[in-house]
Amino acid sequence: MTLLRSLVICVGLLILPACQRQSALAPAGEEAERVALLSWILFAGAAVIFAIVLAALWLAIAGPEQLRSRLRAEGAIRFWGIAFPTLTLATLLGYGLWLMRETIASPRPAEMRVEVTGEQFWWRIAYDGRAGKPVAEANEIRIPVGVEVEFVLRTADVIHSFWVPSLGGKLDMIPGRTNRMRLKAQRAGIYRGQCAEYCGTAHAQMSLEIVAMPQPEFDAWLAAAERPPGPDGTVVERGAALFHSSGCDACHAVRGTQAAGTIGPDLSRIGGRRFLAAATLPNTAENIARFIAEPAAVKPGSLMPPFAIFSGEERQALAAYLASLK
Ligand code: HEC
Ligand SMILES: [Cu+2]
Repeated sequence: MTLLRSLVICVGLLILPACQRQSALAPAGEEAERVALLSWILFAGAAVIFAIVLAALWLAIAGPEQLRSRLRAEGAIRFWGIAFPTLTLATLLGYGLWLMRETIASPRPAEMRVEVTGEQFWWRIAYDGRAGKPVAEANEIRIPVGVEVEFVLRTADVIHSFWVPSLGGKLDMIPGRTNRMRLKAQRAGIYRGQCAEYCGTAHAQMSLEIVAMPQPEFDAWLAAAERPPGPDGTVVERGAALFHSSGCDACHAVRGTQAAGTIGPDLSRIGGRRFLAAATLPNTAENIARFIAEPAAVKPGSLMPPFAIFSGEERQALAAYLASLK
């Protein structure tokens, strides 16, 4: 039974990377290509060495006496046990550093910058706005295709790690430090990422998406982000009133309104994102209502407090308001 289970898990692990948008083996960027190449070289090398070890083991048990005595001689142990691993690992290290040289030190200025701050358990995002003022976003990063983007990585609390496998390697967000990483998406698409350093209860649900879009579309999107979102319609207005009178303002910001809280994600364009709560729930009005009532039921450990006080109708109005912010 355990054997069967391990087999199923192993096969699953082999198949998974192939069918997900979050795979280091499905590169869509230059850095990710280097990581994938290095991975395949490691897999192939490990397979060859494993085969040699198995053959040597078999010869040491069942081979002719002459070979067996050669295998257990001190010279063989010195070579295969010390010299061979040292050489192989040193070569690999050198090759790895050479392959990653662009990533480790790049003196060229990047074409664009995005600031990402890890928070328990979501991502705070800031773009350089055209008017010189930063544009706040959360949990969904948009970038233009074919443009090298510098990610400025910080944390507001504990150590997090920023990792979008199809675009590049991972880099930690460390308290008191600013780390920088460059990524370039070669194809338009949606690339999923995940916090890669355990940061507390909802760590597993601290995901994100990078949406790579053609430059003109991106420009239009960013320009729209600088305008305050305009609510319209009666249910939506009721939701807006509830939002501003129920304390949401204390933690959330909506551009162009009195809501200017900074503890939680900026909600100015929440209606236009694909997911809620750091890529945990698909973004529908229903799911917004569900999340507001009891965040921890959806995402255990979430630091957003529950709002069970609202009636179903009030929750729907709030959700309609938030869904209208695009
Ligand atoms: C004490 C601070 C606080 C208050 C008050 C608060 N929130 Fe939140 N909210 C948070 C935090 C923190 C998160 C991030 C949760 C996570 O992803 O783990 C969040 C996340 C959210 C999200 C998901 C955002 C996203 O980017 O996906 C929505 C929607 C939301 N809150 C709506 C509301 C509404 C509506 C109210 C008022 C009824 C409210 N919040 C009140 C702290 C707060
Ligand atoms: Cu984490």
